[in-house]
Amino acid sequence: MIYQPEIETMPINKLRKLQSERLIEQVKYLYERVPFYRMRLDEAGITPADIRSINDVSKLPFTYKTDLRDNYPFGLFAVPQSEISRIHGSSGTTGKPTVVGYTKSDIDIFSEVVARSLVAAGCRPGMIMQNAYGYGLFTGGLGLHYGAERLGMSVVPVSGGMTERQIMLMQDFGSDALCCTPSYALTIAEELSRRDIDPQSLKLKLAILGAEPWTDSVRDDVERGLGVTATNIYGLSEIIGPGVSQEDHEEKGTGSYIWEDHFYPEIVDRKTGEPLAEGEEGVLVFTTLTKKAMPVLRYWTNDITSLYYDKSGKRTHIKMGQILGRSDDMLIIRGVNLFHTQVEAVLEGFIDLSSNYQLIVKNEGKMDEVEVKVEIGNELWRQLAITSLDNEVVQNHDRLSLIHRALQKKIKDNIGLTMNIQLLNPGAIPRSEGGKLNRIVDVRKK
Ligand code: DLL
Repeated sequence: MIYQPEIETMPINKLRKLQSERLIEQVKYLYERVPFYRMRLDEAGITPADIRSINDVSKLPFTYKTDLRDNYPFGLFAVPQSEISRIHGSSGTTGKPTVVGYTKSDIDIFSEVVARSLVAAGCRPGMIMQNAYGYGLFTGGLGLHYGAERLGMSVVPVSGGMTERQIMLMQDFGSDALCCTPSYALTIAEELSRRDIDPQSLKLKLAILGAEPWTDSVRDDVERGLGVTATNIYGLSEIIGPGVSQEDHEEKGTGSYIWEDHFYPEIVDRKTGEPLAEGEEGVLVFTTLTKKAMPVLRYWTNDITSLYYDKSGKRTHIKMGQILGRSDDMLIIRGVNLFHTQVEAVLEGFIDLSSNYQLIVKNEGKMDEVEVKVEIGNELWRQLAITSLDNEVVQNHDRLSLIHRALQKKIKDNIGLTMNIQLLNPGAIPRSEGGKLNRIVDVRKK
């Protein structure tokens, strides 16, 4: 079993000592082997000798995604190509991918942290894991695959898409756990409901969801629709892939443990880069402590969240909150910062609405405007017994107009923006086919 209490519950002072030793090694290693880092440290007036403990991490310069692009494809590798055993890339849709490499020992660590994450998610050796993350350059498929094998699970490497087949395999193989993006889990749940398959008739118990931001509103729908306990898995290829952090299945909603013995996290101010205190919201930054092929110092993830220690948690490692979004995906609407997850969070509690939604950003008048398109739930749709839905129908229907007004008010109260709301029939919004789903459609004229 991969639950590692000696590491996962290590007293903080011991953990700091381990991190310090590893950081000192990692900085020295990079300085000697990667010209880019030697140059960056020289520019910052820092030598490896200045790094004496983990507290010195904030002296180091940040590494940005553009640095990876500028050194495309292998410029940041710290080992000769012959020692690279695998290459992955970011899931970027435009241009060249962000390339990352792994030695055999990196793959070992990758498998270990994913196995550790799966245990926290409730997985156990012998269980069947249906892996619906994409296989390929994306780290989700192979990352979860190796981790599950390491744990001793039986892996079904089905990859994303072909929802009917996913359900057939779930039924025939008796899959215990499903790994995929939260939006794809919704697609599968919906297909079950469309085909009148009772989730309780499946053996499925666990869903390990990540690769895109999601909130408790989606969790509720996935848990109900698939009959599972759904937990968050987070990660990014630049750091290793999935398994940088994971939510415990018995501590749901309290954040995800970051495996601090391998990845040192910080939260910094989005504008100034200054380190922020525990609990404050800012950009998540990681320093790898044990990687060999492509270690990174203070990698600026662009993901917005906060960090905190949970004294009542099972482990000592720090937790991160849900990712609000990426700072480059943040909308600024009439001076208000907006992440789509804020709207998603408001949907929680509207039991008549589904968590299938989309934000349309326009500027037809002088000002930017956001329209929230959201589908009503199947249950209400059945009760309504109508065939189409438009604004006129909504305004003339007591229950629908009440929901419409209540949603608009709650968005205004919680987020501070008045948004146009469009209630839609189930199925009106594009579904995830397995990959990352874009919730924002920006049609602003520049
Ligand atoms: O998405 C790795 C992964 C695969 C994570 C499978 C979890 C499960 P990239 O393609 O490099 O790697 O994208 C990384 O995705 O910086 C976040 O913006 C976002 N992301 C990943 N996991 C989560 C999550 C994989 N649980 C980028 N919640 C990250 C919110 C997430 N955002």
